[in-house]
Amino acid sequence: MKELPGASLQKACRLLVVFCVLHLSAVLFYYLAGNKGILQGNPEPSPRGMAGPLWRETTPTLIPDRVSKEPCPDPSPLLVGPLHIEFSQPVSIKKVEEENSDVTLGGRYTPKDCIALQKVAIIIPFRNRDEHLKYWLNYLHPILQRQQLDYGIYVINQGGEETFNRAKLLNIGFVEALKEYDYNCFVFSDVDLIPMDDRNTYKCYDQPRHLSVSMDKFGFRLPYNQYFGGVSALSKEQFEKINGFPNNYWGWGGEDDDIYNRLVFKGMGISRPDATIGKCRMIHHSRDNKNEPNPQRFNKIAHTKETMNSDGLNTLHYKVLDTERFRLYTKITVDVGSPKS
Ligand SMILES: [Mn+2]
Repeated sequence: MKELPGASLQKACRLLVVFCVLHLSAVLFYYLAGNKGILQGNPEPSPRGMAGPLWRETTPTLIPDRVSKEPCPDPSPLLVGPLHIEFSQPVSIKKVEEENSDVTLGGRYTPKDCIALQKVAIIIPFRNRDEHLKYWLNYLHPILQRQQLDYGIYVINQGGEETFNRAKLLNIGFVEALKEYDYNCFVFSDVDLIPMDDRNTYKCYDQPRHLSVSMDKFGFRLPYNQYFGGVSALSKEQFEKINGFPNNYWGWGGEDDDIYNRLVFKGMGISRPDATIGKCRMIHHSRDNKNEPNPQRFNKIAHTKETMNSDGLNTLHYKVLDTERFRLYTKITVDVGSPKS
């Protein structure tokens, strides 16, 4: 039997409707499946390098990677424990850069697969110690990455020829680092101290943390109970609570004891790792020029209670002379003024 012209048109329309419904449900299926994460990741490239249909390209990539990121485990599973630290071979910065390819400009690093528990700015007071800094970067970058910290390295370089002022440089590091990122923890480290165990995590605790508790220089023990020098960690809140560090300790010594006093006067205690985990090596060196022992230090630390509220973060004055961003660290050169000013 021969079909009438009108009937064949009707059939074609019906087919078109069926096709549209099928197409729509297929789109809907893949869309929902994509939302449930079944189609995560990039779609396979279509044959002959042709781009696939638009809906297949875009839907899966709508799911941000971040949703599946969990907080990093504590302690980090990447830690290895005791480390061999030595200073006999010279360090090539180029090699250290190659070995730490995940560190980005300015000495920044963030774990890829998890959300770091803390955002840590590491502040190093500095002048003319490039050889020590190379060792420090060589050893610390791999350690800090294994500790799964979201961190940045700030070398605060005292410009000019005035007597060295360690604590003021640390205050400046705190302020300058906060201008760059929302850090919540600050580790203050001398450039010549290297931890001998990566379980000594460079992060903050409920109480201010003293990290360099058993230095080879002192026969792997604390020189005295109140010792707070070398490497320490304070949260942003802890640092602000004590009005930062003193600005007027010029020359070697005393500023770390003043900081200890500030913590005690604000009702805080010192947290420390045990003597095994807290072992560290100091790079041997002779006394620096313009960093003679400060003769006023004994008198000053006897008056911390009266001076701490009028000497610190709230009276910090300095001038940034230069900011240099290297791959492994940010170097900020500052004018810290002089003892008279
Ligand atoms: Mn030293």
